[in-house]
Formats: sequence, C-alpha cells, structure tokens
Amino acid sequence: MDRNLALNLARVTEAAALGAAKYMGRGDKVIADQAAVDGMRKMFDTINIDGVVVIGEGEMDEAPMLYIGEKIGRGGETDLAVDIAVDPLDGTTLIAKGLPNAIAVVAIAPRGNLLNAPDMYMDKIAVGPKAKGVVDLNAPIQENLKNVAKALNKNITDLTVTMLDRERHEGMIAACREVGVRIKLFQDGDVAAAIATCFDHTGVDIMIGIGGAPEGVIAAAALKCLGGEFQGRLVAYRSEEKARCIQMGVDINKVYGLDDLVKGNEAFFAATGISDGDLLKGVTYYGNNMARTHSVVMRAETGTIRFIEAIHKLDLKPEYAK
Ligand code: VTB
Ligand code: MG
Ligand code: MG
Repeated sequence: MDRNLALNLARVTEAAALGAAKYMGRGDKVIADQAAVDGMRKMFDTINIDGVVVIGEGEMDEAPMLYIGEKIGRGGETDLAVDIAVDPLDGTTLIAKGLPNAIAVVAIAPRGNLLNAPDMYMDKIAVGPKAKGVVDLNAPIQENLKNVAKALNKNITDLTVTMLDRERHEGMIAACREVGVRIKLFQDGDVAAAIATCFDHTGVDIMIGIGGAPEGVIAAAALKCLGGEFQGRLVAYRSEEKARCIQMGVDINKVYGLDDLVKGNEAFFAATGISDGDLLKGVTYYGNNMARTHSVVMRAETGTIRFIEAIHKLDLKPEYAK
C-alpha cells in the first residue's frame, strides 16, 4: 500500500477531532459524535482509495454515514482496495463531559484483511512489545500479570494494569488486588488504553477487560504497528449475539490474535486526540480562528510511528473540516 496514505489518514482523524472538539463539555454526546462522523466521512471522500467500511458506526439502517458495508473513496480502477475500520469518536461520554482520552481513530488494511467483528463485547488483553508472547487470554489473570511483570523485570506491585471501570470487571479487579498490582480504571476509550501499553511514559503495562469488539479490531491494528500484542475473544450476553456471530462467520470461542484480527503486515492506523490523553494532546484553540491538533500515524510494514502536530487555519478550511 502507498505509504503516503498515512498522511491522508491523519487528515481523516484530524477532521473528526476538529468536528467533535467544538462540543467538549456540552453534555451532548450525540451531537459531538455526529460532528466527528461528518468530518471523517467527508475527508475520506478526498482520498483515492476503493474502500469499504468493515467496522463502522453500525448497520446501514441505523447509521446514515460510515455504516458497515459503505463504500468509501473514489473507487477508481487503479485505486487501492481496502478495508476500513473507524471510530470517529471513541469516548463520546468523555467529550460530552470534557474528560480526558477521547480520540478519533481509523485503521485500514488491504481488502479482506480486517476481521468483520459484530457490534458486541470482546474480552481483551493488550501489552507492549517487551511483554509480547507472555500473555494468554485463556490463562488465569494472575498468571498473565505475573508473566508480564517478569518480562518487564518489575516487581508485581510495580506493575500497572488498566481496565474499563465497569461492574462486569469486579472479579478481575479482585484478582488484580489479590496479587498487589496497581490498577488504573478508566471511564471509556479502550482503544487509547490498549495503545498506552506500548509507550513507557504512560506508565501503563497491561490492559485487560471487556469492551467493544469493533474497538478491539481497531486497537489490534495499532498494536500490530507498535509491535505489541493483543488478543480478543467475543463475549455474547444474549442469544441473538450468538446467532449474529454464526451469521458473520466469527467464532465465539476463539481467542483472536493479532494476525486473526488484522491479517498481513500492511495495516495503517491513525489517531487524533480530541481531549487531552496519555498519548495525545487534545484539540486546542488559539486566537484568530486557529486550532492545533496532535495525531499519531503508524504503518505495520515498517513499524514507523509518526507524531504529527498540526496548526489549522480554520478560516481557510472547507466547512466540514473545521
Ligand atoms: C469500550 C470503550 C468505548 O464502550 O469499548 C466500551 O472503548 C464498551 O463498554 O469507548 P460499555 O458498553 O460498558 O461502555 C465505550 O466506552 C463507548 O463506546
Ligand atoms: Mg463511535
Ligand atoms: Mg467507541
């Protein structure tokens, strides 16, 4: 895939972030999400790809834009056939309340290479490169924690595990406390949390817990680029969800590894901060109608990670991109 696609993907997440950031703290997650979707969708139209959304805002009848199966890009004969996974605003509640860690994300890979994950829950485990190969979603949590501590040459009490603050995690939290690890709970946004495990300065060593399956595929694309490890298993709480898995051809019992979630080594990932986060600063506004964004773009093939700080002159931008 053309390596310059990376910069275009940053444009796409920047547009989503600039759209949503205006609504920080307004208490309205729907309007913020809509603005992110609009910005992202329109910026996609400027890119020469033959894309299809495999992870999106929902089924065609429930999402007018970026729905699953939607064709994106110019779609010319010479254009690259790709799968697209998006979450224009991961952390809608975060932005509505002005809380940290809301991001806009996109992942792409050659056609057929991203898992078509149903919109349901996924049990996940993510670690950075130094702990690659020592975790197993089928193993007891405490065993994984001990193995990660060992791989990082840390005392178990110095290990930091992060997970969504949800009642369904009570058992996991108790297991973590029993072995004495430090726990960092977060409200929303487990894509950003999974990525944080790959950067030392975040202080986060491992992410565990049950979050959205679509977010799992997107996080896997990032962790593939970063050399980390990600495993996920779908969780069906309702019988319809089991039926949906069968219909979509995904295995409810299988632990999906990085290569199952994102096939091959040609994936790209991009994210832009909307509110301030561990990895990316959020959108900031200056005088004279200017804004600044912080993004990261990654390419699996070469493992290049680029941080892009951009200054946007909002007066000069098309309406959708500001
Ligand atoms: C996570 C997280 C999202 O949903 O996937 C989570 O990354 C799923 O769990 O940001 P809940 O249904 O308990 O929220 C979000 O928090 C929101 O999409
Ligand atoms: Mg979303
Ligand atoms: Mg989300």
